[in-house]
Amino acid sequence: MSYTKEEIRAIHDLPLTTLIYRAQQAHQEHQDPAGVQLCTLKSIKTGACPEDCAYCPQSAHHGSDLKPEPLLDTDTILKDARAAKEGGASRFCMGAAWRRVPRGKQFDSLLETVSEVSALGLEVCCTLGTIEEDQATALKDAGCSVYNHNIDTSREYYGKIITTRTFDERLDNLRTVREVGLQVCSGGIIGMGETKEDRIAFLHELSNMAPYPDSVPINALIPCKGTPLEEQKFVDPIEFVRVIATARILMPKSMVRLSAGRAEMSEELQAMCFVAGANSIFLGDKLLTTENPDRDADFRLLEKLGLHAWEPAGVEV
Ligand code: SAM
Ligand code: DTB
Ligand code: SF4
Repeated sequence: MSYTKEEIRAIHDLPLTTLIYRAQQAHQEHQDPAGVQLCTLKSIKTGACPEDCAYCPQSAHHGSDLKPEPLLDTDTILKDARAAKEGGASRFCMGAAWRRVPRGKQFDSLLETVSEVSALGLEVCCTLGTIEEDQATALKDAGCSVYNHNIDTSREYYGKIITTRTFDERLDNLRTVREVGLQVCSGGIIGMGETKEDRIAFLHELSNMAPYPDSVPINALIPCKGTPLEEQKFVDPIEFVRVIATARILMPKSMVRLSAGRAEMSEELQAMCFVAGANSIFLGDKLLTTENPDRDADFRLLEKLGLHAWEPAGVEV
């Protein structure tokens, strides 16, 4: 089912009680209502990124004090993948601060890493920037199941946040990874100074993809030192919950990921996000370069809420 911007605005603006009720209806019908997918992130190539994304501490354009690191070797990454698995994660997401996926030695090493991580029995997700079709196919053949590539915000606001690439390049790349048969993970960041209309346009863009993404990460901006958005106030919690609930209603079969920003959120706010339809989190004390809640605290929270680790069986949207 596709929605117009007007319809999405009407959903987004419902009384919160009705919005949550509608989101729960979708959630109970299409998801395991007590299940939360646990993923672990690993930055496999950090910093010195040629893109100028205003939110990102890894951009070479900003004065963040992050230490750049070249691509990590397979053994180093495998240690973390094993630890992630022992720690209870079912999906391992590897992120690289590249504009485009390189060819040659680095790519070969990456393929080796993907195949070994997948041999551990972890579902593999990669987020590596722009990728060509043959590379995406090679990644899939090596055992990667999902590609993350966020649209991040509305088309209208995109140029205020990133100038080194266009919104359409992002959409083209998403089509490429979909065409080779990788699952698509695409979402964005709330709290970058965008308006409500931007959020509606962002949700409209995602939900009108045919098919819509298999998973939709919703990040709360982590204002990072040295980036142009460092002074941004943390997003209003209720506005954030509205975006999660609207995403759940528009894309009932997707995993909705409560992604960056949980370290700044109370247990009550996270609980409200689960009630609004979020059903996946990143587990482990680090996202790519920033802090994430402690693993034990996360398990305590899930237990209090009566939620359990869950892996969807081949989500088809
Ligand atoms: N370089 C690749 C790319 O841009 O697709 C992959 C890594 S990039 C860090 C993945 C996503 O992390 C971005 O699209 C953005 O949504 C999110 N992200 C980066 N910095 C963030 C921040 N400070 N707060 C919240 N989300 C952030
Ligand atoms: C996504 O949407 N959020 C994750 C994952 N996809 C790759 C990344 C969040 C990164 C937050 C900033 C950092 O730790 O560097
Ligand atoms: Fe580079 Fe990705 Fe960060 Fe943009 S979000 S600066 S592309 S690492």
